[in-house]
Amino acid sequence: CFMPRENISIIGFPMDLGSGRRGVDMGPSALRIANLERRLRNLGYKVEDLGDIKIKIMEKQRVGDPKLRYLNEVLKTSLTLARTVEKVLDKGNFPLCIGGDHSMAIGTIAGIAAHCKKNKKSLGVIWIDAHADMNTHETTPSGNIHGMPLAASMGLGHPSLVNFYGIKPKLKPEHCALIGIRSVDIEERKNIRKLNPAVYTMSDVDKLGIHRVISRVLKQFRQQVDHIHVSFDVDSVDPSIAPGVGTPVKGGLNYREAHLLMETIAECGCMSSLEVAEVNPILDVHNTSAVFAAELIASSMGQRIL
Ligand code: HAR
Ligand code: MN
Ligand code: MN
Ligand code: MN
Repeated sequence: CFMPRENISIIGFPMDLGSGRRGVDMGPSALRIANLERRLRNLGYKVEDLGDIKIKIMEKQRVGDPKLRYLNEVLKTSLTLARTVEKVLDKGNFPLCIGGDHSMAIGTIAGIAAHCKKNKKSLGVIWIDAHADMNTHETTPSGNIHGMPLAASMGLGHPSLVNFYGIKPKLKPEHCALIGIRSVDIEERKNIRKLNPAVYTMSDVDKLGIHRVISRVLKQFRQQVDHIHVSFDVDSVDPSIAPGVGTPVKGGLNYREAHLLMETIAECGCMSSLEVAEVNPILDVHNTSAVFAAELIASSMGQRIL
């Protein structure tokens, strides 16, 4: 049974420089308006909101290298995020990072990896996403950095991303599982084959069922790692129920699959950090996607039906 043990520290990362479409920088705001903090307090947690990390607006930035758009500002702000996450973990709190586009994971995973290294813990990451986010500057079709964080964390990509925060690699492929995948670029597939993390596509979810998929991953990680990080891209959910995301892709998790996935993570009681990315209020309908994302966060933290 899942019992709230930790205090939660919310960290906002209002980033849209890693994305091709504007609007995900408003994600943290939309999640707060969806009463994220109150939902967590109702579950018995103590919650502190550390506010948003300062990110310069796109209008004040230079694109730079077209294969690594806005790299400098992404690196600069990811450094602040990594330091904040590391500090939160070091004081024994549970970091909940809210984005912002998924380039956020560069900083989040760096901070977690630093904490794990100091404390001789091994790290596992459950990456829930329509996309694999395993491009590099060499394979990217868009130049958008939010398509690169997972490859970079496992040591593949531009040196400034791979060596970021002085830990390389931050994550071993055998301690990484992707769930919900249904949009992968041709060149990106080669990166996936090279690194070879566990990938559960939507077809796998269709065939096996989401409960079997997540149970399998949790069982394995429980035995093999000391810190489980969940990186949740809201575009993993089907756009019919979560239209307000940066890059909608048909054929995603349905309402109950998404909740069951998060409820099963809560039942395991072994998640040590969480990030939620890609909520885009510009494309949303009356904040429903942000409300849904806030419900899913609550489910992953122990909200249950009975
Ligand atoms: N694979 C595409 C690219 O690299 C789109 C990937 C990113 N989209 C996201 N992240 N929302 O999951 O440009
Ligand atoms: Mn993503
Ligand atoms: Mn995605
Ligand atoms: Mn191991």
